[in-house]
Amino acid sequence: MARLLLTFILGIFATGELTAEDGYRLWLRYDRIEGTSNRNDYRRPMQSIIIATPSGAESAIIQSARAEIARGLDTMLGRKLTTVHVVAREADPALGAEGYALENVTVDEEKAVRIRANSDAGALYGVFDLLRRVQMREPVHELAVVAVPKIDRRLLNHWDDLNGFVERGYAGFSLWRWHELPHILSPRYTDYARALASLGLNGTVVTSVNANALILTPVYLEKVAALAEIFRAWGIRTYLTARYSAPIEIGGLDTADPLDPTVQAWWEAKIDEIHEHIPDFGGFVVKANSEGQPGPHDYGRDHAVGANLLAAPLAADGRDGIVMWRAFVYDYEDDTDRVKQAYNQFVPLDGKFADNVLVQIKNGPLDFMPREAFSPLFGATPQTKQMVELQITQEYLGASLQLAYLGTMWDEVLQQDTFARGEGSTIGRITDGSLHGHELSAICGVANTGSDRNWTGHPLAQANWYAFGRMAWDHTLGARAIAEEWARLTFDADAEATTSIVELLMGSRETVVNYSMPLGLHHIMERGHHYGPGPWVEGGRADWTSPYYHQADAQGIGADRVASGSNAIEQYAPELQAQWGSLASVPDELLLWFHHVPWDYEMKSGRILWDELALRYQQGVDEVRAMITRWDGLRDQIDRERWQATRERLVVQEQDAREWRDACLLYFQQFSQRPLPEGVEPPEHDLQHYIDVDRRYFPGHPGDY
Ligand code: GCW
Repeated sequence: MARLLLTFILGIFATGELTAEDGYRLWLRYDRIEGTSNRNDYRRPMQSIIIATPSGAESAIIQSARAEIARGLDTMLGRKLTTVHVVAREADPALGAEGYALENVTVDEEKAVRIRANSDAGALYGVFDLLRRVQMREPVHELAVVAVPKIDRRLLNHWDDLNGFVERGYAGFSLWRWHELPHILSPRYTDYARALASLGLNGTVVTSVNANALILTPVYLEKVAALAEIFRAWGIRTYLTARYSAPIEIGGLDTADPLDPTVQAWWEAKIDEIHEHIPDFGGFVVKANSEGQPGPHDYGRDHAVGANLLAAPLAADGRDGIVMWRAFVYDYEDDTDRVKQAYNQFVPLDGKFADNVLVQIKNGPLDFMPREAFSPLFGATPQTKQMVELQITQEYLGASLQLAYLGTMWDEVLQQDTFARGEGSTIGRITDGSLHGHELSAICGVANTGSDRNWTGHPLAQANWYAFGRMAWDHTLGARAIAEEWARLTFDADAEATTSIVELLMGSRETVVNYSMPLGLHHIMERGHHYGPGPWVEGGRADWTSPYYHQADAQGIGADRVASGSNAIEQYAPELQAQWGSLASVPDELLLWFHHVPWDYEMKSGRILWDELALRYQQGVDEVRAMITRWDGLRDQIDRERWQATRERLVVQEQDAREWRDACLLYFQQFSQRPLPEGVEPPEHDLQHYIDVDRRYFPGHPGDY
């Protein structure tokens, strides 16, 4: 035993790996800067750091800022030398509520870095920015940085159940250990909050939209309060999900009708009670009358009446709580094309929502597919505040087994022009409130975090958490710049290797599109857990089947959403209808989202549709192989643990890509009756083999276990 241990220890020294690279530190690694003169570049200008806020007061957040400076600089610079001074200085309107400025100043002939902000949270974000620059070895002697978030509420949404299960979670169980709270406080809660604050995120919804009323009972509110207190010290406000039928389930009432005075009184008292536990409570996210959740429709009331019930007490007594009312609604008894339903339900309600209500809209009108046309609801209700909901967890993009950097997808979404008020009416500008002049704005991402040591399962999926946070701060930063920043912070690789990692990330989402749902195909995955191909999935409600969406038949394939079909296209601005409505001008990426196209239709490439489709699937597989080759080239640049963990996942991804290709092409071939074009590898098995694959116990699926 002793000998074994010795061999192990010697082994560690031999490889020089003293700390295991398990990914826990995320992008906040703070490794020591090599070389005294390199360290001196930072030591000199940062002998003192001045934090200047209007109050100049010490607070829990300022304590966090101090702790982070010590933790970061002391380690990176090799010794303790920075002193932090907190001073009062008048507010600067240019910095908004949570922005900051970084500048070099000289005080008593000593150099210092000054962080100016109008709030403690702003100062904390400035600290993280400064540390990021040091981590990236960027100069800090000529600082002239002003950064202001474009969106007020920048939130993660956790789809975490109270029993620890994470819906669509692929990185273990929930981070919240409800049975231990409020007495046992995992140090991980602080590290979670640090990670959020380092990105400028300022809120978290700790419970799932498929809500459990129990969270609103005193026993649980005490637990939430314990988390909220930790988060508060990092500028993070806590939010909850509200189960609409809570007045019945935990309140003993016999109705949850929003117009019933006893229901109103119940929510008022409940919201008062929440504030006793969590004075800075952020508000609620509500999934109502969607996928079986209760809601105001149960009482013949509309979404606005439903949302305003909760909004009023959240704004009472000078509170600034908000309601994020989800637009992810569709009804299987309604045979309107599912992608049209949210627009139909919400557009007539424009102007009826209270001031502190935001309608929370998924980027696409269906459900976080690898690619969708954007939700036409964006921009269609100018008097109603709208916010985008993005999905960081990879429900439809390979869970935590496949690499899909979503920064590129979110760029596509946030820069998408809706033409709601002429050119430049992007979803980014709708979400930040500037398009329609709304004061209050919010954005959220469904978290990909869990109890796995590295937080996100796939080591590279940390990039998605990072990208969401950075884009929530500023949706114009760009996916590539963010990927580069993340790669530099996360791996100590040289410039060439960093470029290679960035290239790998940048192409990865399109690769997943190619091997799973190319040319605008969507919703053809396995039932329930949603991992792997399932174009054959039928039975049960129509809008949960695959043929409802791909509509493959002997003539062709694709959802007919122009005038000959559901005419969903009429919900878009005329500019987009003109572009997307015609086969000649619709981009290949959205072809089968809007059109049912004959198998022998001649594509822009000159190939017929069937051949193009088959080659796209093949391209997806080829691209994964190229990713493996690229990763192999990084072997000596990246620590063994993270390199190996990623390598193993890429191998799974290649196999999965082949499965998608073979299963989908064999299935669609039954309709097209055409041979695979040259260049497409023959399938390994027959169709039945793929149909028979049963991954029932794949994580994240709330169904039968
Ligand atoms: O994406 C789908 C998921 C459900 C999820 C739902 C929603 C939380 O399959 O698991 O439920 O959307 O967004 O409400």
